[in-house]
Amino acid sequence: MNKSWWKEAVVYQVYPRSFRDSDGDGIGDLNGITEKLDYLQDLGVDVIWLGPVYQSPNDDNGYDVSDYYQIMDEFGTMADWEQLRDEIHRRGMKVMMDIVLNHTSDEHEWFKASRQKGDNPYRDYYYWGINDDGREPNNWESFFGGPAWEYDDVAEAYYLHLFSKKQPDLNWGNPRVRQSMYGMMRFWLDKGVDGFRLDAVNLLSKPEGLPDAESMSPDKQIAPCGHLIVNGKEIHPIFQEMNREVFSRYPMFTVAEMAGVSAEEGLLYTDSSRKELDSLIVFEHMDVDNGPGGRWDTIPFHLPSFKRIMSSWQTTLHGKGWSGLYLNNHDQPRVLSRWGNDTEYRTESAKMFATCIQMMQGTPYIYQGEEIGMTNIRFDRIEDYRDVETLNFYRIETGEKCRSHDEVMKDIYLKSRDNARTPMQWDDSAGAGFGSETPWINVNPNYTQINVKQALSDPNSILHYYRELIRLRKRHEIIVYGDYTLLLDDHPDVFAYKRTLEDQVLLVITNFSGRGQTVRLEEPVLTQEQLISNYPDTGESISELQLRPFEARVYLCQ
Ligand code: ISL
Repeated sequence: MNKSWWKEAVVYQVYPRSFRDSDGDGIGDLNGITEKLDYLQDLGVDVIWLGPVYQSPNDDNGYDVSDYYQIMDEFGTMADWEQLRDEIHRRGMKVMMDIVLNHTSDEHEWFKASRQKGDNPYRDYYYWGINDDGREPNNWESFFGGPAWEYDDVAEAYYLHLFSKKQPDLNWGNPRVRQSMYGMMRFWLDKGVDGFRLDAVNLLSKPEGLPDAESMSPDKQIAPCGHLIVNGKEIHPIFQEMNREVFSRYPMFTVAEMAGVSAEEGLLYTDSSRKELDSLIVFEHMDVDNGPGGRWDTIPFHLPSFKRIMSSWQTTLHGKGWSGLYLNNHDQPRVLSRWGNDTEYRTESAKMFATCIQMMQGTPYIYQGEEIGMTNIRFDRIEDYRDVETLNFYRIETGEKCRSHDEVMKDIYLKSRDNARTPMQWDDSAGAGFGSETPWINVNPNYTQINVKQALSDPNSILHYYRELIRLRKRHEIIVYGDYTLLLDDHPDVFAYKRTLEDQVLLVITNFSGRGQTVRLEEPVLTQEQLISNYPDTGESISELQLRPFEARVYLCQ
């Protein structure tokens, strides 16, 4: 058993813009995070993942970096960041920085230099091109809608941007780009950072010749291209070099965000003998309600598919690689609104999802507000949304695709990233205790019922349940290191699995439906101790369990 501190840890993700605004300018900031560290320490988390806090024009809320060595003005100063780091460390916690390697902002100095004509050492830092007929070099569609190429008047050519047009893609084939980025990473590690979350990082190696993507429909000029780019030919050599140049020199840990990887590919990235990355945050399980049209094309949640995907990651990585465990982050709608029930069974379903995920093998990630059961948002007017992806989608759907406002808003209510980006709900005072009268994005009006103050005072709250889950993880090694077997494989509504370590068995049974379920588990056990449940204990034997809506139970058996 290969033990590591980061396998035993729980990570809490802070989206700085929406966490806590200490100076009342409408935008969350570093001092606001420092103010709330006692709260995070009491929750029991070990690592704080800070969303990007670097200088940025904020086209994509900091994922468009214009200077990797400076703190964003709205968030504070480098001295504020150093204080936050020290206060995190003083409490025995660790700090993880979000590192954006695939692209910079178009306002970064490199890009400004790259645009210039003539003999230009920075031209090769990005992808530039133009066809003989004056058109884009290929037909790729940006992940945020529209063509992935933008014409630049100064350069008289197009540049590639897989995300927004203010996020030009860096050319990782250029050794000078790679060395500059390694130097930047070492700068933050030398400042005492304990880990990195690497953003969209399996997109770094683009296919040779940048070939066209197969067109989905003849009338469309552009086509989705992600599948041509992810896990490209040079991606493993890049991570091996990054590991040599950066990671191996520090006592740190890495988690890489990667769309479009299977468990088998995930193992190649995280197999410790290959010396690339420690762990991954993947998308396969979050894509189960995406239809053929992609993430805005929502189809019903299908538990058997979800179980199959989770189980393939659990078994493929066991003993060799490692994964992050999550159902919420700043890019995903809130899971209890998405696949659970955010009204009658809000508390039960929130606790059930947390149980199902946190009892698996991997490092759990808690996204701010998840621990109090924050829900999706519904604004009537598109003007109240802020996310560049959502706004692009609305513009294209209501524009060239001629769909009505009401139709498009239905998709936005289900999948917009802004669902998870409304301000953290600290208390029931005006503005939810976020710190400003007019925050950069409106608070969810349900803050009067759903907030940290209320959760702290209610012993049955989701928050207290999260604390207990974290405590169990610290107490029982089987939760971290046990192996995994799926039970009741074909059950359409119940996700049950067991973990095994030496002579112990951990049984996890979760009802994903709003209906009662009866299940029989044929596990030979001598003693069973119920470790946690989101309903009062019934003292039932595990051989026949009557599960209530969204019920979750965990037993330790010998
Ligand atoms: O690559 C994708 C599809 O193949 C996307 O799902 C992609 O992996 C995802 O959108 C990456 O997200 C991260 O990078 C984005 C940023 O907007 C997100 O907030 C961040 O989490 C660009 O930096």
